[in-house]
Amino acid sequence: MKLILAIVCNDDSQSVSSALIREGFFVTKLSTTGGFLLVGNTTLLIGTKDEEVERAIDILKKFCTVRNQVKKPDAAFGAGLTNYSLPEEVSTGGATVFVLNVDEMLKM
Ligand code: 2BA
Repeated sequence: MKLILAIVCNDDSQSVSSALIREGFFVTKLSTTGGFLLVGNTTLLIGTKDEEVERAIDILKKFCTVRNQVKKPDAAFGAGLTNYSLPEEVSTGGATVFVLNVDEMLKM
């Protein structure tokens, strides 16, 4: 068994999690925040059989779009502290995916 951790843009999270559920996957959504842009994203937890991992990844590829986002220059500096560098555009999404081995899964 595997646990897929997929970090996706908030805008894609509803459509991708609906598609996964329609296809028979079990999904948990966590509200998360990217450490670099400090904006909200969504982390999906998908526990599934080894042989279903590729199918889940295909769905993530289909529904998660790559987009450009501007990093605010003071995003990492906190209130009252200013960074005078210019805003920086970074490419983000479609999905950042980690596939982990699961020793055991229990439902009680
Ligand atoms: P953020 O950390 O907010 O990063 C947003 C985008 O900013 C990244 O897009 C990347 O293009 C850029 N970026 C991030 N860290 C950077 C750095 N140290 N230097 C230069 N550019 C940087 P993605 O790579 O598509 O990542 C989207 C989100 O996925 C990230 O949001 C983070 O929440 C997560 N993520 C990506 N890689 C990760 C990793 N290795 N471990 C944990 N989380 C990760």
